[in-house]
Amino acid sequence: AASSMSLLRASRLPSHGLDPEHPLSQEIATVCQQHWDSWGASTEGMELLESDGPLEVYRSCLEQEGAAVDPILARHTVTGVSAREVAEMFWNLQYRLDWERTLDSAPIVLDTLASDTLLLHQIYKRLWPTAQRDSVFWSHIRHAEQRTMVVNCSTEVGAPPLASGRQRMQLNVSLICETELPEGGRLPTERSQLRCRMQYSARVHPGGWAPMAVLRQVAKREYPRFMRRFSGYCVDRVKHMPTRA
Ligand code: 18C
Repeated sequence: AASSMSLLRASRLPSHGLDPEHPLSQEIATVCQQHWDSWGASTEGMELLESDGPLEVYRSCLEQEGAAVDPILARHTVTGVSAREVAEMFWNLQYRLDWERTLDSAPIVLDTLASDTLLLHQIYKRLWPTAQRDSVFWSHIRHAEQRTMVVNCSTEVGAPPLASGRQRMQLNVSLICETELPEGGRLPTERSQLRCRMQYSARVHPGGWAPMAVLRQVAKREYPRFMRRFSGYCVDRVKHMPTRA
């Protein structure tokens, strides 16, 4: 298993559907490759925020110009869903408001860059006593073998001006999912036999003043909550559907 893992880790991502001439093309390729290679990354030295059976949420404290940008790394394993299903429910906007609690309104699609890549504008709930935040990011989904990945990463390309009173967060997030295949390597037809390993990573720069202690407290509460809520949602959403690779 270890050798097949390193093989996968070393593999190049297949090329994606975006026009190579597009101004975001190179950036998307580079950022996605970095996330893809982070599968199985070590959590050594990170603070364990939460551990609950297969769910583990880690954080490292990192400050940039006085702002907390604490990288988060979370792992979870859930039964009853495939990697592809979980990633699809993270990426496809049709599901977003069902599981995402931080938004103030539905995401706005600024542009469809390719069938697997959107440019999005999201406006978040205001966290007292700080200014309301928004973010502009490309969102890309990629599938290779039994692994599927979604990357959400902030960009200035195509971004609308900031509304007054708001501040723009910078985010770099990925969710990588892998379907655990039983002996023989066949996708099980019974959902009870299907397991999905998830690795979520997030780096969010608040983009303006926010008290560090408040951010850290909210992050500590909200990331584990997101992992539970989102994975529970996925399992529930597909439980009566036939399995899909
Ligand atoms: O990855 C997730 N969602 C994706 C799709 O929406 C996408 C978005 C990532 C944004 C994550 C940061 C959201 C912060 C919102 C701030 C205020 C809302 C608080 C409301 C609480 C109910 O990739 C899942 C994201 C899960 C996020 C958990 C919340 C973490 C809070 C972290 C605080 C640090 C952010 C700094 C922002 C400054 C705000 C004052």
